[in-house]
Amino acid sequence: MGLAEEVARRRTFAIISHPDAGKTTLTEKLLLYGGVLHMAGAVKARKASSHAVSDWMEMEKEKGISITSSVLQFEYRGKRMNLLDTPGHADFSEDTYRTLAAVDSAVMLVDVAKGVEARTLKLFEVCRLRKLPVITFVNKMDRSGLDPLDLLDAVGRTLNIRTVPLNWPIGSGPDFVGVVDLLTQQVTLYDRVVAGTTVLEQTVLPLDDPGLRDQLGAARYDDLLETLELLEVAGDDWDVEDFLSGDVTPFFFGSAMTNFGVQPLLEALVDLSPSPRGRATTTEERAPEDPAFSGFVFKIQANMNPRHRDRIAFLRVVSGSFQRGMAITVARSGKVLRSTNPHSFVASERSIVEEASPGDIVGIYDPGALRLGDTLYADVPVTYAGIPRFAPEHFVRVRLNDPSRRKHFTKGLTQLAHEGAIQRFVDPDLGEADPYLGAVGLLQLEVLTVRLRNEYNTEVSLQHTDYRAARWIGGDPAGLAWLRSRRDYKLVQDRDGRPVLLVSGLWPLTYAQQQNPGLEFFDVSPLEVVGSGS
Ligand SMILES: Nc1nc2c(ncn2[C@@H]2O[C@H](COP(=O)(O)OP(=O)(O)OP(=O)(O)O)[C@@H](O)[C@H]2O)c(=O)[nH]1
Ligand SMILES: [Mg+2]
Repeated sequence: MGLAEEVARRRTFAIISHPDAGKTTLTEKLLLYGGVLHMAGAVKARKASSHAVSDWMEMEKEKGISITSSVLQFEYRGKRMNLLDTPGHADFSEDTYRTLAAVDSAVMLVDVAKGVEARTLKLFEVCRLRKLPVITFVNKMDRSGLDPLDLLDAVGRTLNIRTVPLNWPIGSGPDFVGVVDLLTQQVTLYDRVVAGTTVLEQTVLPLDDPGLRDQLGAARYDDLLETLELLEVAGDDWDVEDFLSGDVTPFFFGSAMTNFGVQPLLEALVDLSPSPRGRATTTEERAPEDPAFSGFVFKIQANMNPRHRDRIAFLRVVSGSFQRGMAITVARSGKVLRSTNPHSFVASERSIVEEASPGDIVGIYDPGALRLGDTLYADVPVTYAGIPRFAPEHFVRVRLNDPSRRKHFTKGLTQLAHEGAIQRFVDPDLGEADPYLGAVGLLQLEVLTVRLRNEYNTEVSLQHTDYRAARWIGGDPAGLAWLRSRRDYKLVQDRDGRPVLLVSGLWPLTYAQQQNPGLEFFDVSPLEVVGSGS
């Protein structure tokens, strides 16, 4: 198969939403229908032996929430699907944002009882910025919730996007029995199976099948026809181009838990969602069909597999063909790596890949040479825009409880900072040994403590500080000099040695700017500069 065909048969997408809308559950069910999992372990209903595949980290299993994005690859109808399950919790939003840089479309979950929730709105805005096409899946239809028509309207208004349902639920709550495909006018009715661990028996019949009225009951059938007529008259026409340009989001209804409506969504991902797009470099756009291999690192994760304590960098292939063992150059440092054992993933399970194409996510061992946002290439040099960091809002010092564990402690901290699980700032007066740790959300600090314990066998205590905000500094250099001259301003350095200001409130920022009109503050890190840092 040529490169162009390989590109055309790939689908790389993320599942996003507010916490608890059912992303991980849906992920499992997509794998189940994709033929990968024979028995999907129900999320949170799990007993010790069965937990969701994509929540593989110890703490995720314990808490039943996703903490880090998970990559799952499978084949369906001749297409290569790269699915990324993301954490919904705001404290882990950096991880989710990084993941959105690596995909070409997204499935947005909406809990039928809750409508558009705060995190969903935020994440949708990120998709809009990246011009990602978004498919909406209204989940938990097995529970009573909002009226589907109202929901359609509410999503459209809240997100300021046109909504076009491609299927429609028949009944809701305990009476939810199936969906109508609005393009083909075919009805799919499901058999309810406890916990939904196997592929469901289903009946497919045309909407005008004479038996359907009897099956649904006259009242429900007439109701359905009336609603469909209303949609026909009032709704927008479906045009896939409007979806691809991000102007329309198609709606699907279902229940991930009971498997209802999972297959129609999977079919839509195959039929509608886009194949991999290129990425903008600092000077041009590199197309996926360009034969020269290139890609970027959007995630780094250590200790995924307790048996191999190693560090994996997740690479999104942008152009050309990636071959096992090929020499790849890190654009930032010029270092050349030879990837002898590249992986593909089903969550924490890996298998060796010989070859990967644009859109694929490849895991490569990181000997310590890679950074989040790094561009990798073979033959033709290229640099993609980096991945920004957000200003943390919580700052702690860590104290090691048992000083004899110092080596492991330092290694663990370095590693977790490397992954972007926390940010490390060094006070030039105090040196490396006693850093400030910054987190966007408090749960990150809990993860830090638990991972240091589980993965590095190190007990630490956290000392909270009064700092509440951090800002990268730019603009007139006189501003930085002024800050340096003041004893009441705390300047530290990020991992690239860039100056960062820590403040306990926003007033000191305002004051500093009043005194130095040319001074600029950034709450998102300036993007990586090629050749910067080590
Ligand atoms: N009734 C019902 N419950 C569901 C459905 N889908 C998921 N759930 C439940 O919702 C809860 C959250 O599900 P998850 O799949 O972990 O949600 P998530 O979106 O991955 O959550 P985070 O990763 O923490 O953001 C679990 O208790 C699921 O069993 C559904 O279709 N119907
Ligand atoms: Mg989850």
